[in-house]
Amino acid sequence: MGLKIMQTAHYVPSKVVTNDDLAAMMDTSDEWISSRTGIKQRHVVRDEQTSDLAAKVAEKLLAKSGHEAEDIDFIIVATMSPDYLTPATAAIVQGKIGAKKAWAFDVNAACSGFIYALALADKLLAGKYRLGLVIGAEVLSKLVDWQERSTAVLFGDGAGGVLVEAKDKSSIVAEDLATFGQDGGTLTAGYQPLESAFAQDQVDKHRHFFEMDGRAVYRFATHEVPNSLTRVLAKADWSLDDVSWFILHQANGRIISAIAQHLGQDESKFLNNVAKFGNTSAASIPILLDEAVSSGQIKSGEKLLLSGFGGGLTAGSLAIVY
Ligand code: 4VN
Repeated sequence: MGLKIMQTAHYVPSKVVTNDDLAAMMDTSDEWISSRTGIKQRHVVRDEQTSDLAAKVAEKLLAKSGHEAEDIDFIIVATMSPDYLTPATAAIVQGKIGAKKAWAFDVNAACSGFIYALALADKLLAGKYRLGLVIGAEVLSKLVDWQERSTAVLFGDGAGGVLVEAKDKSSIVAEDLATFGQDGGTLTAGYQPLESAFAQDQVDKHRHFFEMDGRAVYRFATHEVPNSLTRVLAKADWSLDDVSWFILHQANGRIISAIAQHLGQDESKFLNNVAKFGNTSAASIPILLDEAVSSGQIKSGEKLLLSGFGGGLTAGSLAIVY
């Protein structure tokens, strides 16, 4: 028993911020951003929280599938930008959509969050549960220092997700999940300062915003993602050429090109929408998946390699027969 992806959906806030818009706010340019990241624009919320984006995706998934909210057994939201520390964003979504029998919780594995959550959902569906929602949702704009050009150009807001059902045979043929906690300091956001009457916090309070050692994270991604993809291929007993589509976290267009090159694969097999949405962390893979499924690019029976990587540091790859 295991997971099959029955429906995909995504939702992004309507406001678009172009590179030129950013260049009017800080010392950067469309040329710099495009050439270094492949990003041309990103969607940014005005009055929507992470749970609002996730609930929109949940409602789309229900509408597409014909299932009622009451049919859902569990809801997992992968996010590093929750509305609150408690309640979980998934619990807020559960309340909003009226999924009365569903238990709901968040997974925080940053840019690998959707992959970790999908791997976990596979185990739940191999056990007692029949129907779940797995959603990646981020409002990264609240963790961006809009004076800091190195990170402000990179991130965007959005959500994507899948409705998953228990089937005799899992669509996930193999998984490879890895965490490198000792390197976690190279990519942080949302530090929670010690604020009790007894606290003597040694850390600067302004560590609320993204801080990234870009070179270190870039190096991590270009080494550990090919390693993870190679391991998951071996576990699946597939060759690189068996894979129809690579669906990687849209961290930065240049990183995806570097990974394709590293593997000696044609870049045209690496789906890419970073130009439109920027880096949406846990939301990037399900947004990309939904676009490619909805356009007919991904067809039933095709072999997919999904891979997330980023904060933690984390990496995770899934070999899926769609
Ligand atoms: C995974 C990665 C990144 C990331 C790291 C570096 C980077 C994105 C550094 C060089 C810079 C352009 C930007 Cl690999 C971020 C996340 C977070 O989701 C996860 N961009 N860059 C330059 O100067 O070219």
